Amino acid sequence: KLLIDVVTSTGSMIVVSNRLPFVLKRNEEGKLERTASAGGLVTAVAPVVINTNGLWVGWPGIHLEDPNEPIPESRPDDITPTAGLKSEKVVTVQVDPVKFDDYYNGCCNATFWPLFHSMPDRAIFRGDKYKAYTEVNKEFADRTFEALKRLVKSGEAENEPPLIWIHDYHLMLAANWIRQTAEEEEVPCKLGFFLHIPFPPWDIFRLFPWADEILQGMLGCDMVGFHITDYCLNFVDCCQRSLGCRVDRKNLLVEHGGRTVRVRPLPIGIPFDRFVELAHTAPKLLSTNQKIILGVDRLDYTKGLVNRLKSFETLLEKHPEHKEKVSLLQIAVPSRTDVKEYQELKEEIDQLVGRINGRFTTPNWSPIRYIFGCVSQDELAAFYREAYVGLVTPLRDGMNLVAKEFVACQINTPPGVLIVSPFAGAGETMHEALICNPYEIDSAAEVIHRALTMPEDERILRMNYLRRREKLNDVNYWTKSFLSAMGSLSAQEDHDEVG
Ligand code: GDG
Repeated sequence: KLLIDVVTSTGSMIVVSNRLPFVLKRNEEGKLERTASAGGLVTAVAPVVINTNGLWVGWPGIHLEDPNEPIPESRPDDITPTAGLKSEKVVTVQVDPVKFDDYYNGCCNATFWPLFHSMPDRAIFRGDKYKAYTEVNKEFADRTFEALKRLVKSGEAENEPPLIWIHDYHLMLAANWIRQTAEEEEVPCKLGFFLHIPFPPWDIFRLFPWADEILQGMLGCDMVGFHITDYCLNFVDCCQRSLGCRVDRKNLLVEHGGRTVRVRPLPIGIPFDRFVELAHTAPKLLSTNQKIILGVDRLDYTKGLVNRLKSFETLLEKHPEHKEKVSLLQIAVPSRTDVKEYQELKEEIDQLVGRINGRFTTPNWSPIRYIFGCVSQDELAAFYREAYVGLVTPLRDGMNLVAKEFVACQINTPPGVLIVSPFAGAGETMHEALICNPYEIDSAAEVIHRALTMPEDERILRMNYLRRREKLNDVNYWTKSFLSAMGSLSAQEDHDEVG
């Protein structure tokens, strides 16, 4: 059933995210062109925005000298779900480039990213960067409120109050400002927030000097969603200990400003059927008799690449029977390449790959194949399908979609084996995966050995359960769960998640 068929009582949806679901670029003639983003989130959320006559508020990926320059419509050959998002339904947020850099690189990526991944030593705490963060959040809030008012006044909104869905750590302050202005001007709306990264324990969170403001910002919502219950409990705990709120841990409720805010675990899913289809149609890519262990990650210190490479080295040392029979294929997608810390990490990985390959390579075999770059969706699906082991071992990760995409693409019998870190949201929910602590190099090597030698019937059993859960709890189900948590879904369409 299409998602939109079951959304019977949703008002118009206004999505607010740092980036719009497409990027604007100038072509050679200086004209703006739009290139759609193809992620699962955009695919699931865009149809709801379009079908509820809603709006999308975000940064278009380019600084426009003239903020009123018209946004182009999608190209005629664009078949992505955002193609139906007309330019009049898009609200671009424009900020001075220096301020935007302070907000995005200086605060979001240099402070919240490491802190929320429980790596406080990597986080910087600077008042000037946080000031930019607050100003940009205010700009997003103002633009969203204007859009809300326009929608309600024009009569274009559906009958219910519009539903504003704010995404991620870039915009944790916006909700409260939107709520205050909406209450003052008596414009009805519902507000929901979803955090895509972990929410840390209080002892980590309180290191942030302006921690209370962040909580107050998020508590401007009617409902705050996280991937898993642990992050919900961390948030509830922080509200109680930092702000002194009355909380209900069992029912995940926080009292604040005379309102009760719901906190909900909403584990994100993937477009499962699309990945299955890709796995069926993608041409064969790996011409090898070796068993492939596959890693796919943005090149980020949270993803545990150094530990992973060391575990693989230990595997070859301790279990030499795998030499010439097993290869690690690691795809590392360039990310934040202008940041020194990321450049240093790349250096470290380059050297480690060189050292391990230098140590073990034979005339007929290299243990590690390392791709520093992006591969197409087709290639990715082929790698997922042909891999014997999916190795997903972040040091910390909100959810991790790669683990889910890997199982979706495991269409061959007998299937391969998924290894997941317990420090990823996916490790909490994908119960039949092998669990591997990336910090324990020796035992991680043993888990890889176990995966490589697992009997066929056990592989089949584990993979069947993993695939069944991800198929049922796909990204459409996630969007539906969000609507349900907001009270925007008809009761008969609510159903329980498959555990
Ligand atoms: C954040 C949270 C949470 C990767 N390489 C290629 C490629 N990819 C795609 C994968 C996957 C996505 O990138 C990565 O998603 P992750 O979930 O692993 O990680 P983050 O980017 O850190 O995302 C995370 C997520 O938000 C959603 O809430 O799960 O915890 O950190 O979809 O397929 N795609 C292509 N070529 C590549 O080389 N085409």
